[in-house]
Amino acid sequence: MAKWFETEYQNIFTQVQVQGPPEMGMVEDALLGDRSKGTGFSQLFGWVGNAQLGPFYLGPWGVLSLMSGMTWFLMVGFWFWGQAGYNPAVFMRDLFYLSLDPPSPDYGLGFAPLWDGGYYLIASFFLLIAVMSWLIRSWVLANQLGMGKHVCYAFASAVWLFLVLGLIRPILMGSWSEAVPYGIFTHLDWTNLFSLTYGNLFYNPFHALSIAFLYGSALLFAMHGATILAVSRFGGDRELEQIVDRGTASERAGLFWRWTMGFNATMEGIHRWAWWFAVLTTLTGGIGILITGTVVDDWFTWAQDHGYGAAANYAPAATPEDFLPYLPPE
Ligand code: 07D
Repeated sequence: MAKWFETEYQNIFTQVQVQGPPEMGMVEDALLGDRSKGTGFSQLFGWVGNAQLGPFYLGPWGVLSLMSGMTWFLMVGFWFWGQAGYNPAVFMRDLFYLSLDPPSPDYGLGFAPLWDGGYYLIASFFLLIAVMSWLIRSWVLANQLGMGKHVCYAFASAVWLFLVLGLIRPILMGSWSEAVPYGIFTHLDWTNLFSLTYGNLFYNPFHALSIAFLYGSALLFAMHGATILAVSRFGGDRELEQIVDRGTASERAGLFWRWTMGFNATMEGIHRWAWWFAVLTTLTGGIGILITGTVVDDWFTWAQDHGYGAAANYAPAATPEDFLPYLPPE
């Protein structure tokens, strides 16, 4: 085994890149007309992953998604460009402050004049098409490869939150003005205002659950990534083979966690943990947003009523007057 000062094989920055003819992948059940023929190689990509670029597999859903996604992106960009007075310096300076906003509440669920929110609605339509066709594409491509649909279903959970924020909740609230603006700081302001309007989102238990799963996802990702890197010297990075034929890498990886916390996931099970934590982040998040303003108007009051937060008449531990007897005499 290498000493700490000796150079070792490192998996993230692979030093030696062997390059052969491009791998075109399987052809059975694949619609080859949907696949590009060109490939390339990038040493930079090779340092962090696979050096080969392409072939790309677009298909009708990919084309639809990219085209409508680009339309949304350019529509937002042109709006920003107009807001910046067609001045590139102002555009760059104010980029994070520029915003395409939904219509005002006066228009309800009706169509607003183009320059008063109508343009936002059209752009949103294209974003919706882009996201939904990308979701379909993730199913179609997995199907062609004979895979499970786990990526598609996980993405569907994110799309659920996206739909609640921009489509389902605005419809339930009866106004497109409830949708999220397209702008860097303005969407953050929207998020902040949403929380303030409904009595502090921290008291929404589904927001709390979502945070727990979000942080949990990061923790699991770090634990799993670190564990596999730590046993890659024993072949642990060939995870699938380790499931079928558990070798010394899995053995050690499992033992490490059992020694550390008494329990260890399996080589397969850890990926189920990861999938569920990621999926539950946006699944619970979507529920939390859906019921805000529709079912619950004030989360702080709700929390008090349900014993989830401190009661309104809860006496603070100490008031300034409590300290008076202990002050030094004047
Ligand atoms: C947003 C949806 C899926 C996205 C898709 C992609 C495009 C195209 C284009 C690249 C991420 C669509 C595609 C747009 C891209 C180009 C060109 C997924 C999304 C399909 N919060 N909070 C969450 C924390 C507070 C608030 C979730 C922490 C305050 C609101 C998460 C804190 C206030 C909402 C989370 C904190 C507040 C949330 C998001 C701490 C005021 C939501 C999960 C420590 C600031 C959302 C239930 C996610 C939600 C949400 C974390 C504080 C408001 C767990 C850690 C108290 C209004 N918050 N938050 O994965 O689900 O998002 O709430 O303070 O809507 Mg919060």
